[in-house]
Amino acid sequence: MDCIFCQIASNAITGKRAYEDDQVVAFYDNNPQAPTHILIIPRQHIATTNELELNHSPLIGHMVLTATKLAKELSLAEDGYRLVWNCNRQGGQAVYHIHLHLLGGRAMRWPPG
Ligand code: IU
Repeated sequence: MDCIFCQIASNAITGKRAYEDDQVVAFYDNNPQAPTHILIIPRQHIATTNELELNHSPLIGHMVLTATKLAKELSLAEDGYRLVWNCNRQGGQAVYHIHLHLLGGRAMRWPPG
């Protein structure tokens, strides 16, 4: 298993988890860019958002709802937070297993860099 996020999802590499179920794992980013920085990943390996198809819609919806549930639980919802998907090199993607960034706890800048 070459993919680092597949290894995290399977617990071959441990990380501090915020949530998990049969479809997704949410864990704390090891190089946080905000006071709260969590990554929500599917257990299924999907390299980039370019590979998404219609049948992935429930999974993607579940990832987003996992992020918003965590944002509420972690008291980020009222002040606000940012959800980010990076795709490929110019999108700033470093790990080729899709992941949704949940960032909160500080004011975000716009446009992002
Ligand atoms: P990106 O969207 O692919 O650029 O984001 C990858 C993120 O994965 C980035 O924020 C890293 O800090 C994070 N990360 C991690 O939390 N644990 C790891 O073992 C690795 C990357 I590799």
